[in-house]
Amino acid sequence: MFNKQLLPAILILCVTTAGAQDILTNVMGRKITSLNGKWHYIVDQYETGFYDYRFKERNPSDPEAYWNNPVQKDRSDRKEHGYNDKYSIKVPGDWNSQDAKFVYYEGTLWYQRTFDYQKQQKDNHLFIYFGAVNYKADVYLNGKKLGAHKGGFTPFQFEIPDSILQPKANFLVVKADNKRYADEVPTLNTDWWNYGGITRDVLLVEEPPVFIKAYTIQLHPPAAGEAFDANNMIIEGSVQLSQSTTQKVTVTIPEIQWHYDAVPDGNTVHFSFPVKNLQLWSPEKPKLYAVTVATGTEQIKDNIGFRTIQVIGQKIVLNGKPVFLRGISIHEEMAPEIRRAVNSADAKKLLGWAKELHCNMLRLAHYPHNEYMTRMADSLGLLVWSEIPVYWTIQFSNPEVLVKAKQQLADMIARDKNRASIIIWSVGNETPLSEPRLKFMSDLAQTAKRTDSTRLISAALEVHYNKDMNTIDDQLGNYTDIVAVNEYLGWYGGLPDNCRTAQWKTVFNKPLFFSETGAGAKGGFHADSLTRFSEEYQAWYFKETIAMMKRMPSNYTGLSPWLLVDFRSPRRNNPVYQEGWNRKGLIDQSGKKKKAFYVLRDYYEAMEKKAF
Ligand code: GCB
Repeated sequence: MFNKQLLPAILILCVTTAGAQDILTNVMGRKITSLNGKWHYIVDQYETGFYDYRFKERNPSDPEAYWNNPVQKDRSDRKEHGYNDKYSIKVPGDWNSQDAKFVYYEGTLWYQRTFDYQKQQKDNHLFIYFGAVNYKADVYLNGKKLGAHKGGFTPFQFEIPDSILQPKANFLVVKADNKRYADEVPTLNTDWWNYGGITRDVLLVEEPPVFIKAYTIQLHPPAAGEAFDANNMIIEGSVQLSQSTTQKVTVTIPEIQWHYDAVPDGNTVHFSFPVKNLQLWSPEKPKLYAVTVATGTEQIKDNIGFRTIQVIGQKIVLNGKPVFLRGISIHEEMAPEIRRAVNSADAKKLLGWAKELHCNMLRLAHYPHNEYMTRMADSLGLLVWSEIPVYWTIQFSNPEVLVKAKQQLADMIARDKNRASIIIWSVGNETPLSEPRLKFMSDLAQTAKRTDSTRLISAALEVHYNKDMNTIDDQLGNYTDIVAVNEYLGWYGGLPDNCRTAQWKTVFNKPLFFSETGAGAKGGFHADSLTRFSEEYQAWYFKETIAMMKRMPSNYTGLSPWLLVDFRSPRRNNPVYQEGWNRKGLIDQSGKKKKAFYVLRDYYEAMEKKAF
């Protein structure tokens, strides 16, 4: 029988990802053609290119729709839009950083470029892939709509049908709209700047008639509570094809002579095979193996690390050994350029700073970062907490919002499930206590666990502050593997010496992690340590916080202070010290390290030497 209750959820799923298909695993390892570079743009605050003067969506063939190529037939022909080199913008990249007139812009920008493309084989599939567009993207090719997608930090792709593709001068248009809405994820209110545009790579991906859609390759995780056994390691996973076939699927790891092949039963193969002499991935030795996944007509190369992660009692256990997380939180923003991070060089710079701090862990806040970041974390040996932007006051009672959050969760996991560095999926940050919120958040936590049982699930929980005892009893902690909280004693509550008397307790027998702690300082502003926004105040804050951390209960397993680099935030309007910046970075917006950087570095260096 048709279930009417399901209807809103189904409809919303269609709007959120209309035309989009399951994400292709490891897009960079495929046959790709970059569409990055200079594109044309039109700023369209009133969405004139989308709606007519009665505010109705324009007909597909309307010559005034901005997805259509405005060719002036003769000199008397009226054309009120057009694309021109004078209005060019870099892709990938947020628009806000590319021209002073965009610094505060939120709304619609139309992007346009042309490309030539001839498929190598007639019956191959061709996809257009976007690393991310913030927030809503409507994509058109040669006047035809390929699809729409919502969600500013996850990839999506559309297939380009033969009926639309031309060998020359394909007219590609993307409407990118980053307006904020109460019922989106994130919602209206965040403590970061809402950078708009095509912020990540755009690629054409050509695939054979039967192609590899997705694959998972990992070390078989120990059963709950069971110790990891290095003498009994199994590599397992699956390869999912676009359709059933008689072609053989092979997975090989030449360095250890590991080879698997099988003809799929249906469109998926599952494998599980013992392995010997495997060097495990760890922060100390981030060993990655060259892995090839192939069919008779396709070969995809990847670099994959193998490790296990578990919670045993109160400890986080990596490859059978307890690990203390020396973390740092990071926004996907670059200093000194003040823009979204977009490539491998950006990732190297940000993660290089984390290495200088002696970190072994990153909290990639508060949304999934680009794939260069997680791949760089794999190569540099940094454990990762990756998160969806379920932040603060999401509409917890709205089932459509839950569908959107779940979509982003699924996409985050689908893109990065083969990254050894990622040990934690976080389902949200500082969400205010209520019944609907607990229902919403526990559903997300359970969904994350069901989707990927090999990693730990977390969220930044709420704390009950009290001068005698700060208690972590947020019931969401029943659903997470780690009890994580953000704490700001000495910044939002009194002065840093408040830390001296603070006591902490959790009602959960689980690892306790401080997913944030921090204080604001304007780089280069020096005063005594009681002066707010001075580097000295921030350094004092970190000294007191670290002393407090050393007195934590035995389930204390690490921290990821807030944060590596200052970032733009419209909520931070002290006209002398902030000017639109959240100043809690250990590095300022010009890339200069503040005093507190060295305080944290010394703590981490000492913890690194100490056996945990
Ligand atoms: C928090 C939030 C983070 C903010 C930070 C702050 O607890 O999770 O997004 O930026 O505090 O600076 O207040």
